[in-house]
Amino acid sequence: MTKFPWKTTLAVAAVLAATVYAFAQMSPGGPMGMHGQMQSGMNDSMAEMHRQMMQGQGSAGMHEHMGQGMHQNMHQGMQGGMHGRQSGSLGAPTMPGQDAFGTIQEIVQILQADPATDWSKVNIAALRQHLIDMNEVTLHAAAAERVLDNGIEITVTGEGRTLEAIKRMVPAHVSELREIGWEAKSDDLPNGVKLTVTASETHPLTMLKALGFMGIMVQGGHHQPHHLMMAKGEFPMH
Ligand SMILES: [Cu+2]
Repeated sequence: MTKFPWKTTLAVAAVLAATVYAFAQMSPGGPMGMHGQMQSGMNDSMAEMHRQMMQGQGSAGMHEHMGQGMHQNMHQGMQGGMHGRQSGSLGAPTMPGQDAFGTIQEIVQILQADPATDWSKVNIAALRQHLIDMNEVTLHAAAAERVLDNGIEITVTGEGRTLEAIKRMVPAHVSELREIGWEAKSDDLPNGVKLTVTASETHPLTMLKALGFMGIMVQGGHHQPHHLMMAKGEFPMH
C-alpha cells in the first residue's frame, strides 16, 4: 500500500499556522485572544472568505488562490481550532446532519470547485465504504486492552461488517503509526486483529494506557487527505 506524503500535509499546516500568527500580529492589541484578533483584524474580503468557509461553501475564487490541501487544512483549522461550531451568526444552518454525510458533502464540493477534477476517476462510493469502516471501527468494534511491561496489547474484534472494517483499518493504521515514529504492529486473528504498541520515550506506557484503542487510532492526520484521494480514485483501497 502506498503512503500519503504526510510531511506535505504538515508543511502546509505549518505555513497556514505561520500565516494566522502573522495575521494576529498585524492587528491591534497584541497577539492575545486569537478569536477576537481574527475578527477585528480581518478586512472585508477576508471576512467574507472566512464566512464562506464556515458555511462550507468555499467559492471557486478561493480555490484559485489556494491549493486544495491548504483550503482543507484552513477549513479544519478554523472550524475546529478557533471557532468550534458557533458560526451560525446569520441564522443559516451549517450542520449537515451526519458526520459522514458532511464529510462526503465537503469532498464533493471540493471536487466540483476544482476544474482539474477528473470525473472519470472519481469514486464517491469508495469513500462511503471507508466512512462506513470508520463508523464500524469507532462505534462497534470490541477492544480488549491488556497492559504489558513495555506497552499495550489490544485485541480488536467484531462480526460481519464490523470485522471487515477492523481487518482493513487496523493494519493500515499500524503502517501510518510506524510512519510517524510509533512502534506498532498488528497480528491477524480469526475474529479480528491484535494491535500491539510498544512504549517509548515519546509515547510512555502511562500515555498508551490512557489513550487506549481509540486514542491510538486517531493518531496522525492522514484521514482527511486520504478521503480526498479516495474520492478522486487515487488511493489504492486497502
Ligand atoms: Cu478515514
